[in-house]
Amino acid sequence: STKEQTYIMVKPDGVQRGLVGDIIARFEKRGFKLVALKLVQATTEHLEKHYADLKGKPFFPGLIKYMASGPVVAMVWEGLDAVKTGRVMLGATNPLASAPGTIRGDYALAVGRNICHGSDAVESAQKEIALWFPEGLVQYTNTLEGWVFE
Ligand code: YYY
Ligand code: MG
Repeated sequence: STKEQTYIMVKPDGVQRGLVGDIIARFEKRGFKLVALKLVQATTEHLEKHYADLKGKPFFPGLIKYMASGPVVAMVWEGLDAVKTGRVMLGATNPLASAPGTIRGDYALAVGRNICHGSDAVESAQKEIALWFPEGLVQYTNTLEGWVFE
């Protein structure tokens, strides 16, 4: 649907490397609508909830430590097929398998430093949005919508 929402997060390495503006610009230019945005220093407890499905994986402790190593930029983007399209824009989990032109394919090399998160399904997007934005999203009209969608 054109109102589908996805949770996109610039990870600590993306923030430190000055890639926040580029990542936001890609979603803006594609035609997605920004409905929530904040810079957050996440706690390990919060990150363990975000990555709860991966608890038990050998890389889990390192992943949580990396994600807590600096602030992240938490965002919600809305638009046609936002979850799947967001994943395509991100590239593969392993940046070495990501095509040039994707965020990870353009800026990353290591799976453990892949600079950006994107929800993998509509259900997980809804869970992640509720976890990161318990205060709710921002309601407003984007007057360009008619030029982006039929
Ligand atoms: O959704 P995505 O971020 O592409 O991958 P997930 O399978 O959800 O894993 C989350 C996160 O964990 C991934 O972005 C990097 C890290 N990770 C890792 O460090 N080593 C792996 N073998 C797999 C994932
Ligand atoms: Mg994932």
